[in-house]
Amino acid sequence: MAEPPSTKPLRDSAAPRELLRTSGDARQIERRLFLKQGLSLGALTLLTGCDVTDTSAVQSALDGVSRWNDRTQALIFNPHRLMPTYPESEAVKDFRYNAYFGQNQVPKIDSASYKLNLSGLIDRRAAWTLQDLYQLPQESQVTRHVCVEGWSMIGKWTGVPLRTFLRRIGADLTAKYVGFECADGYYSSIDMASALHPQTFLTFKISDEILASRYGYPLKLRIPTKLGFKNPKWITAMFVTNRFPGGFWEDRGYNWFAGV
Ligand SMILES: Nc1nc2c(c(=O)[nH]1)N[C@H]1C(S)=C(S)[C@@H](COP(=O)(O)O)O[C@H]1N2
Ligand SMILES: [Mo]
Repeated sequence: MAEPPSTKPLRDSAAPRELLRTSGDARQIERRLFLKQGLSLGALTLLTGCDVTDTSAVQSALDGVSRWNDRTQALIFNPHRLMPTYPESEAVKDFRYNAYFGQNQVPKIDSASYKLNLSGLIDRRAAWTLQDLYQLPQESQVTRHVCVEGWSMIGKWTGVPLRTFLRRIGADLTAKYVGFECADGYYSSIDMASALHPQTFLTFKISDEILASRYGYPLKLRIPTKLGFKNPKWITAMFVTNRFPGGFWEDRGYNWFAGV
């Protein structure tokens, strides 16, 4: 008997917060996050009544389940609960590099001509130069980055809380999504509640040094409540919207909310 997955994602999503402390546990979260998408075709047929030999029907049913997971996860998101922080001595200096391409293809961004472009539901949409961005009030965090590929690492990042920036530019904080575009063609987006979380930062530095090119110079989103692929590097544009923006890996099957 196929049981609709009505309570399971709630438990799975509520659990990870404490589990983020060790890499073994981090792997467990990743498994949990992705098990949610692992319905068998048989279960899917029973759930949806669609013909599983019809691939587009299966795909749209899967998309439906994934969107349903996104909504459920968003509903149980606690905007005030903080992810664990660590002593600075635990921050790894030689941080692991990851992207969908190798280190020899890392985008090289010119600081003088760099601009952060703004669009969508924002009152003040003028582009920001790097000089402007560096004037913003900065804070640091020592948190764990968890990559879905099975590794995690503690790092220290410094930058402006995204909510400070969103207020500064007059973003519509009642909108649903904040989206990001990157110099390498990568893109991602997050829900507004997660964008306003106090530990969600636009960062300029890692280990007290301006981000090296491989780590996203000049601008990287650091969002410790979500998996690594929701931490875009080399950000060149940000927008606020009510239309679902998706993301590079998210559009290739990874769960969109991907967080706690
Ligand atoms: N623009 C861009 N941002 C990206 C990626 C990418 O390929 N392009 N990869 C993501 C993934 S999967 C991870 S784990 C982290 C890795 O960041 P790091 O190199 O600082 O460890 O960047 C994320 N941000
Ligand atoms: Mo990742």
